Amino acid sequence: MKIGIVCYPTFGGSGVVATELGLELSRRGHEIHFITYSQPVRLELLSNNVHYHEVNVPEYPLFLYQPYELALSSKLVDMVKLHGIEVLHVHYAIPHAYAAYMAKKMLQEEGIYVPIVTTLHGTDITLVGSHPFYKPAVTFSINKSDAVTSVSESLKEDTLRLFDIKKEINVVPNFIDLEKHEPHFTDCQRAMMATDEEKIITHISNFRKVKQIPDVIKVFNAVQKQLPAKLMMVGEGPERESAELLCEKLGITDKVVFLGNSNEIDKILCFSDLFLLPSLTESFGLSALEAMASGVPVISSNTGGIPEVNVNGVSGYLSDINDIEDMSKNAIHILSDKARLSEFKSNAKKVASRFDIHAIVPQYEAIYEDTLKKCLIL
Ligand code: GMT
Repeated sequence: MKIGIVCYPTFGGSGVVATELGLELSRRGHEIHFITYSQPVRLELLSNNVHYHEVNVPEYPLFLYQPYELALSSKLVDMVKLHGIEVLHVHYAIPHAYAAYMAKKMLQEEGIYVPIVTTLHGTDITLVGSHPFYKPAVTFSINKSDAVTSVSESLKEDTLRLFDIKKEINVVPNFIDLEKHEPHFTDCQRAMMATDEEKIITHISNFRKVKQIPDVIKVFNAVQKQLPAKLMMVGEGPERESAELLCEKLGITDKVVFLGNSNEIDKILCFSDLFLLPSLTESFGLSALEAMASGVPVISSNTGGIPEVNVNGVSGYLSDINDIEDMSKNAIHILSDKARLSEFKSNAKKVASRFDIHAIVPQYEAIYEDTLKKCLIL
């Protein structure tokens, strides 16, 4: 199949899922066309069946806001015609599902029928999409998609609660390439970051408010009072500066390393003992799954889709949002006993294997085939 994938190319779960999906589909023999405004961060290798088409939005002084949706829908029309793309799979409803619907309608005028598959990722529904300014357009474009998928049961429920949805929503969970998370280095250079006695705790995100960055620091602060530990803060975003200030205030700057965005997540997870994800909301928690696949147990909040990924008492622990005390207690419980830590590490890996890429990607293929069949009948 020739599949067009639209996503956000920056660091962030939806772009990562879209990129890994495209790469796996290409390995399974499909021709993949990524259509977005810059090359997706995890798309390192372009090959004869992986292509990248950049959407350019020319600056024009009359516009206070440059019309990205317009440029995207025009690009989609051009790429479908030029490359014979058969299915468009858009990740994150805003504005991708809307732009894809416009492209579909333009193509129909020329007798070309391309089904649209929309994958809902989280904030496109829970935070941004349900805002009254966007809601009618988001509802419309979800209902007009030929197939809709959501990354967790919880996100499906949220979507049905927040929007008037007439379409069936298929839950296709996010996935992980377990082989990629099998440490291939003989030495993950742990010694660079901590002494043998120190436990390494890690947080990876885009440092937005929803990630509750102060809670990450507060939990770590409580843990390091009980046992020697270091905190790795990976990512960039609006909350980074205040996080650094909080570390200064708590007098723990020498124990916290801010690493910025990284393409070496596997290396960082390889030397991590525990992962923190105390988010306010999380449709799935891909970073938690990535940690678990690398054998890192997770201390998280029990919000949204996280309980579908992190199994309480098995791959880590779940606590109520903002319950710093409970999260710290659980973290210390796991870290303070060598045998217990190693059991949680191996459990984390086992739970992660439920989301193996080889089991999940065929579900998307089946959806593409189904929409194509329905499209031919019409
Ligand atoms: O979580 C983020 O900040 C990024 C965001 C995105 O759209 O890229 O992530 C959402 O999609 C991920 C992939 O499906 C999910 O794993 C995240 O849980 C979800 N984020 C939220 O719901 C806050």
